[in-house]
Amino acid sequence: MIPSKKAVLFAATTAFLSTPAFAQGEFRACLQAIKTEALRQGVSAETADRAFQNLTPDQKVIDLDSRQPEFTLTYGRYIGNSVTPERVAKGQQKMAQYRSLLDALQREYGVPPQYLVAFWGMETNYGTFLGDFQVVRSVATLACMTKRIAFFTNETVQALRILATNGMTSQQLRGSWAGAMGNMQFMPSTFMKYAVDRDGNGRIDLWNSMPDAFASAANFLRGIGFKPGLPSSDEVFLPQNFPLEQADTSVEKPVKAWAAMGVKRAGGAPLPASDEPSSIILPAGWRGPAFILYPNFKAVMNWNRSTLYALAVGILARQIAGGPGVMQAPPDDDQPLSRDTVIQMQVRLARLGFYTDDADGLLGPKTRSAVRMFQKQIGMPADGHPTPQFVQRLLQDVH
Ligand SMILES: [Ca+2]
Repeated sequence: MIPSKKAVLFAATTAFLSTPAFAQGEFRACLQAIKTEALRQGVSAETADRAFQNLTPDQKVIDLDSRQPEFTLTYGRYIGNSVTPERVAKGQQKMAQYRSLLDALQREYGVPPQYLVAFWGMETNYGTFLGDFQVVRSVATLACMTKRIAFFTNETVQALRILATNGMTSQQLRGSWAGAMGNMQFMPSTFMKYAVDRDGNGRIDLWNSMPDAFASAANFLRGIGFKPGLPSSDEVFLPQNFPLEQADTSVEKPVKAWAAMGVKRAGGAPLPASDEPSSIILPAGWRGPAFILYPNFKAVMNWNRSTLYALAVGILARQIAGGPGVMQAPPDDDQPLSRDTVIQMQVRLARLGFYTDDADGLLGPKTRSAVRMFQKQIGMPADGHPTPQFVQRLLQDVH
């Protein structure tokens, strides 16, 4: 591994990019350190040297990496963009097309067809956007020119291992700017750990072979905890007197306990009679839809650590399988908040004694918890969801 002192140095070099000779020298030194680790993991010097020969940092990758989203995502906008009628229809068509393969994978890995197709739809819109960056160059740039040195050093080593074990050149190994590859957007480390050659031609091809891509996704999902049984989530109806502060991922109860409180599936059907641990969330606040999250929701979050992504996978999978869409519409006045606004909120909530973390402009669990405390104080429903009205009230209410 590269010493942590180096990490600081390499992070600092991004400021010196106007002096290419200096940056290039540092980049070569960084590649040399990655090569040492690759050799330790059994990559041949020849493979490493061929991949790193004439390799330069990709400024486009550095630019994309430093881009910060200006606004928070709202549930309504995110789901509206990712679960479109077109994506559902195309998913149903793809599921029919690959039915026998997907059924066989369900028997072997325990992952239902609609989930494999939903991930495919979310990751690359069914193979439409595979990415055309050179993966070795991307992950080496991120390892050497950003602060996530340990993570991307490993991804670079794993990318070299793919070249060696899968008989590919670094020109052929293509992916997103951040190194995610093929139909399911596998990072190099995921590829090395979980990708399988399903069609038996002796090579793993996540770009052109759907048997390889689907089987690899099924193997990955099983590896990160996906189990047959309950889906990842269900939309639910909450009873009138439901204690809103319990709608939080930190509160887990057996499914049966929520049912005993009067929680039903959307449409009125009872919840599954299950003792599995589960949580309730209100991603658009108390006026929007409620969801129960079953254990498979955590497995989906192990694929991508975004709650909205994981909700979208579950909603898309259900509809691809012919099930209903979400019944409760999100409130149409919900607005994305800018990072600056969230920072102002955090500063104000800190002054009120409700928030003790950094004002980082991110709407994390601690900020939502502080929002709940202020909501309680002023007699608003304590759902932890900052509406535009809430923000106005919070920022105006200065004593
Ligand atoms: Ca293959």
